[in-house]
Order: sequence, then structure tokens, then C-alpha cells
Amino acid sequence: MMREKVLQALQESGDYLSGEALSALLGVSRTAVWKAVRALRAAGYEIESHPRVGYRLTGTPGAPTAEAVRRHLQTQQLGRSFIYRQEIDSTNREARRQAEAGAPHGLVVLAERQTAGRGRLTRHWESPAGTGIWMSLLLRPPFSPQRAPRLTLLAALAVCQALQESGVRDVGIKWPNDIMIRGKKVCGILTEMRADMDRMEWAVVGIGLNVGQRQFPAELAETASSLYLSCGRDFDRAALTAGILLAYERNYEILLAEGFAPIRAAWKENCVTLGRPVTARIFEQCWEGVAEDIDSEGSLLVRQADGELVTVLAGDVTLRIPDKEEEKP
Ligand code: BT5
Repeated sequence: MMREKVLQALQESGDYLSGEALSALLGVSRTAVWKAVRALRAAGYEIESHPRVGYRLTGTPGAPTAEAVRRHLQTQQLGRSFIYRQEIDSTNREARRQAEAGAPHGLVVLAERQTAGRGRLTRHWESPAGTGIWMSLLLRPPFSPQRAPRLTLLAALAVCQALQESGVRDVGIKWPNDIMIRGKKVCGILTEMRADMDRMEWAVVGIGLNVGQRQFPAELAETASSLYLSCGRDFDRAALTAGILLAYERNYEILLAEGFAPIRAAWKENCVTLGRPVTARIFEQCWEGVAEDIDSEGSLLVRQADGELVTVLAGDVTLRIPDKEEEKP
């Protein structure tokens, strides 16, 4: 449909596209482009237009603005302070700046688009406008920095639960920080903190969830997916954001009240890594074996062929026998 094509082109560009460029790109008249823009606006998309420069997508239906999220929010603390931006370098960076300036536990920073979205180890995180939930949670946890990996596991569990509650099936956690649907990554998590020896001053948990992408850049096409591509429908990002925050807060309270055991159990139930042959890598180190368990700190325990059990604190894991669906073209 022309609407979809125009939308896709605007999403990909993230900037102004002239009517002329759009009509050349899609091989239709400028009137057809204009009609598609009008239809998109009627469906709730916000599209700016300026003579000469052209069209720019500035908002999508279900945009997770502070106001829209608040309408769904059922938490006590998480997201009660909420910063929403059209564009930002990285929500993690902004949350860190806010943390250093004294912002409270529970602050959430969310942006429509990140210009310098980051994964772990300075990797790039693709964060196009209006298609994802790019947000960071500022926490001031009353425990030691050694416990920080738990905050990542909590986030993975919360995303999983919120997706399941929204009717998404086949969601699983790949240790330590990926949410997968049928072998493809729909969400990544990046936790950063500032701490002294025995206390965390702040932790920032960044969550990047692909929601509405119709396609991915070539280098991610094999490995990444969005909720739209996996489930064939659109999701209300504001409602989903509130759902993730509620799930996170619930799990966080359980962690504080009852310790890590119930979280670990729930996490394990949703994990796609355990019981499978894996390769775990961190920097130059590499282990092969069967992922057997996670320990009380959230580290992965891998049973090697020689019977030795190694503890992997952090790193990347590949499943050596991929999910069946991964093999589909
Ligand atoms: C992660 O790192 O998965 C953590 C991603 C965290 C992103 C959130 S968005 C809000 C907050 N603000 C930020 O700046 N970051 C956080 P890692 O496991 O290292 O995976 C990174 C790798 O995932 C990249 O090297 C790509 O291969 C791949 N990738 C990049 N963008 C992707 C996307 N949108 N969907 C799926 N995979 C992607």
C-alpha cells in the first residue's frame, strides 16, 4: 500500500524528504504522495510539511509521551518522573546526566529517536524514529555493585512478562540481556552504574524494544526483529511502556522483599539459553559447553565437555543449535 511505503521511507530517513524525492523513490506522482501523507495523518501520524524541504515524521499513533504513558501507568514510583524527547543522543546518557544532577529513583527517560543509541562495549544500537521503545530507568538500589547484573535480569524478565501480558507468544530471554522471539532479537538491555565499594549510587537500565519496524538495515536483517514483524500487528507503545514499568517495579519489590530466588526462578522459566549447547565469549576468552544454570549473582554456568563447570560473569552467548525458526528463509 502506498501509505505503508511512504511511512517506511519517512521512518528510514528520520529527516525531511521532499515530495519530489518521495515520488521518485516510490515511482508515483507527487499527488499520490500527498494523498498517502493525508491518509497517514488521518490515522494519527504526525507529519510536518514545509514548502521546499518536504515531509518529516514527528509522531506516530500510540507515541509514548509522558502524558500517554501516564494514562496507563499503574506504578508507585517507576515512571512517575518521566522525560520524553523527540530526539536525544542516548536515553542512557541522559539518565546518567540526570542521575548525576540528583534526579530521583524511578525517573524514566524515553525518546522517539536516538542519534547515538548504544549497546554494550560501545556497540551501536539502531533506534529509528517512532518505531521503538528507547528508554532508560534510573534506579538508586540499596545494594552493592556486585548485585548490579540482577538489574539487567529483572529488566529482561519484565519485558518478557509485559509482552506475554500483551499477547505476544514465543518470547524468551537469551542470557544475559536479549529478548528473543523465535530466534530473533527484539530487545536489548544495557545497564550502567556508578558505585563505590559497597553501595551503588545510581544504576541506569536502558531498554531498547523494537516495536513497529517494517524492516531492518541489511546488517541486522538476519538477527533482529520487531513486534510488528513477529506478530503481524501494531502495538500501542504507551501502553506497552507502562506495562514494562509495572512489571519491573513488581519484580524489583519482590527482589527487595524476598531476595533473588523468586526472580531467578521466574527468569529461568523464560530463558531460552539453559539446557542448550552454547558458545560464550568475552573479549578473547571463549567457552563451549551446555548452559546449565545461572547462579545467585546472575552469572551463567556452562558445563564444558571435560565436565568442568565454568562461571561466565558477562559476555555474549550464541546458541550452537539455533532455534528451528531461525533456519526459515
Ligand atoms: C544491547 O547490547 O543489546 C543493549 C541495547 C540497549 C539499547 C537501549 S535503547 C535505550 C538505551 N539507550 C541507549 O543508548 N541504549 C539503551 P548488545 O548485546 O551489545 O547488542 C548490540 C548489538 O545488537 C549490535 O552490535 C547489533 O548487532 C545489534 N543491534 C543493534 N541495533 C539493534 C536493534 N534495534 N535490534 C536488534 N539488534 C540490534
